[in-house]
Amino acid sequence: TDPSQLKIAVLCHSGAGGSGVVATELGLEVARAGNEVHFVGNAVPFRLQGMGGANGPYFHQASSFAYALFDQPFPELTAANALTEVIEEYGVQLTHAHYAIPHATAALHARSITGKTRVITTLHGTDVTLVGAEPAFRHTTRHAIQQSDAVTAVSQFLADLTRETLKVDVPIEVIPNFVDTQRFVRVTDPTIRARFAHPEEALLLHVSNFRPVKRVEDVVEVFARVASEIPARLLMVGDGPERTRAFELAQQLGVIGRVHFLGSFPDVQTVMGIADLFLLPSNKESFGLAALEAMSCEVPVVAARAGGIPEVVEDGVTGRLAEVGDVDAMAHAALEILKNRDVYLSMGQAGRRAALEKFHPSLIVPQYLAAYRRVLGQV
Ligand code: GMT
Repeated sequence: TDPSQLKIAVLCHSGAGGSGVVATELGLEVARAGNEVHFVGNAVPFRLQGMGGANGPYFHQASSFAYALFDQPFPELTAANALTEVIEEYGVQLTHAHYAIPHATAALHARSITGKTRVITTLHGTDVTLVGAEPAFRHTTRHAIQQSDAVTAVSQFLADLTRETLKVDVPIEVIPNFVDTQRFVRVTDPTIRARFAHPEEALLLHVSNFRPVKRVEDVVEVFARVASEIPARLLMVGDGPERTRAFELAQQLGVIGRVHFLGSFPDVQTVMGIADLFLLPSNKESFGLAALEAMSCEVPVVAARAGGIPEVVEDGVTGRLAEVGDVDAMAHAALEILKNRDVYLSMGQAGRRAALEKFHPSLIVPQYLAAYRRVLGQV
């Protein structure tokens, strides 16, 4: 084997959340660069489905064990156990844990069992803003961060917040999310767009896991205001606990016939590529990967000025920002963009340029690889 080849393990959430998406896209890129990548977890991550090959990335399923005395499963311990086996069997030097709880804690556990792997933890957002803020997890989250061999965060906002709220004093490197600009492009085939909207209708889009932080009801409120002024449709992609409320609100506001709930699927680039406007009114958002994916497809973004969103969406350049919950301002901004073709086109192009010049994998993946080498003492 090539001595410069890295052997890494990756722990991440398998569902359709941004942290698992970033972990998967990064793992694929690291494997393409000639390294050995082993995902370990309870289920194949969402965007890894159908992707691994003879050269990896590989997926190792953690075993579970139901025992009458245990009233809850222990995913952290089963992941640590599976990771220990992978470290021993494949000589994994480094574990990349995405999300503090339970992944960084599981990785630290396997490090202490084997004495062999080093641990790099990437903080994605809700691991600090929600989970880490919970008294039930405050000490374990802080410990996981402090004890990692290196820590990264996906925005400056998140790095600062982690230091302030958890009183963390280890260095936190900011490495933003990235987007595959070849996959996330404008879709020009009119037959695809025609499946969802008439040519004269503006097509608005929201993609998320429909959790309370996403404020999906604001998406519907903004859309109802837009649709009262211009012909428009809204695509709601994803699934989660707030879906029913959004559906009911669309009924109440009389726009249900123009709102399409498409459920959750991994190939979001198709709908991103045909949209005219992306809505992200979250009240907490450490970065906003979906907004970046929309920008790569030349779609202007109207979003809340929350968390790290201003580090991604430049107000007046690649979209418009408004205060959290200000649905009138968001609708006004959306209409200004959709009614003015020059603004619409120039914001879309600026979004694409930002994706290429600031968030391209060729700029971001090397930052992670350099962090890996530093942790391993190879530089
Ligand atoms: O957005 C979510 O609820 C999913 C969440 C996750 O941890 O899976 O996403 C977080 O990580 C993404 C990738 O780094 C970021 O782009 C999202 O902004 C962040 N979500 C929040 O902070 C709410």
